Amino acid sequence: MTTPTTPSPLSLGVATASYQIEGAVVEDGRGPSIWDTFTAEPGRVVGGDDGAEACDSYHRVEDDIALIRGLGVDAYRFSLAWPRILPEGRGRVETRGLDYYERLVDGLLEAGVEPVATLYHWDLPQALEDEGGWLARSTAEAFVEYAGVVHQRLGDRVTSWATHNEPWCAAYLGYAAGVHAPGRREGAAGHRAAHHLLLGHAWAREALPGAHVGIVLNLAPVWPETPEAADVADGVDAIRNRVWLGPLVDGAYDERLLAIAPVLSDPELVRPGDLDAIKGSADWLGINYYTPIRPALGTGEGEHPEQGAYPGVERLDLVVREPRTDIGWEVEPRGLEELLVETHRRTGLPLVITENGAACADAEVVDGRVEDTDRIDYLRGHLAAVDRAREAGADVRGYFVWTLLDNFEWAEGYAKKFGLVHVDRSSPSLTRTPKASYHWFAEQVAAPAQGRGAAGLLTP
Ligand code: IFM
Repeated sequence: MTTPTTPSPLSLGVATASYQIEGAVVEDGRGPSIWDTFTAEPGRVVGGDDGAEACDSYHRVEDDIALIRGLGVDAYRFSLAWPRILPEGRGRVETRGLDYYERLVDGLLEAGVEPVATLYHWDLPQALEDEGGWLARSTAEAFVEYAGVVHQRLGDRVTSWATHNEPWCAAYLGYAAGVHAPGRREGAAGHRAAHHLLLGHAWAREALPGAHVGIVLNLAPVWPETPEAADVADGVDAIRNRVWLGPLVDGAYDERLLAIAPVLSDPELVRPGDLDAIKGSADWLGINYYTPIRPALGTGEGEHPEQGAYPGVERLDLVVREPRTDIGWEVEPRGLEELLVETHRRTGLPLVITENGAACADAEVVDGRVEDTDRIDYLRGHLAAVDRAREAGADVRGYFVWTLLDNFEWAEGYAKKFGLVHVDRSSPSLTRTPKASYHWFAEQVAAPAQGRGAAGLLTP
């Protein structure tokens, strides 16, 4: 039961991810990742874009820390590129990769900003994909080695860690729908990848002693479009939400999920002890929220990019209502409020909104300003939803805007812009211009009414 209590302080921050901003993909010994391979294949990414240069944050880290400091935020969520640190995925350590993240962490701390590190935001070393990627149990084992190497270098300064970002995307967009790297369209393989991602998360926790270890999920409220869609909606909920929460909270995959995904009953995949290891392995839960999901009972042949990402759910079509952002996602802050209250009730864990933001067809820079009022409206509406959820008793500790910079938006390339800061891709200097939303968010951070967290994201 959710009972109204005095909310804990809310840390405010911004989030980014390595492949989307760093560039420098062949520098300082970095090995190739699955996204380097995927983006090189014709037709995979809009405009044939890739992350080879991205925002060149690898070389401009001081400039980007200055932008973060300028926002006055409590925390910055970033991810580390596994192939920068273990170019072959395991074994040999590339210390120049670790040096880069150490510079970032030290710069943040000097700026009074808490570093919140994500270990895996989709840039799997290609060498591991060549051995089966997340379809192989050995990838989860390699992930533990990577976590230990990173923690050894940064664990004295970083206390808030997330293992995976949106493992649903890594598993189901990557191995079932094939619209993300590694681009495999193998239906039920998505479930296999999901189990190995969960195992990697749970095992890696042991390699992060003394840390607050969470996992970041893109959970979503699932609202059937009609009463007839209730059953397909339950299937979507199973694959989008319960495949993670069931093992993490109850140590089990539920009956409906096992019916859709019989591979999750295969003792060769789910071995004795696996579910016990996963149960209770998250100290906190990150939630990335953008939009609700509205399943309809249809032909199962719709055009939605996530159409193939719910293997085993027959006759599913995904409906998107208006209003929508520039990436075609419905704007519905009520979904965030419901998700927070419901996830708090379901898990009892401290929650952090690790991503929320909008892709907008921004106006260009005019006299040094970008007037992205639609992004401000989106963020204002969602922050109000967070306040309502907290008042209703949801234990929400942080809210991170996605994202600091206009960046490489995966299969959408550079066409879709989520940044608080405009990046001029036509200039060799990739000039950064804070948008109106950057200044607006800085004002929210400074507002005394926010109850900002002084002691740290997960320290009450
Ligand atoms: O850009 C992504 C991010 O990498 C993961 N969450 C959703 C964002 C917007 O698509």
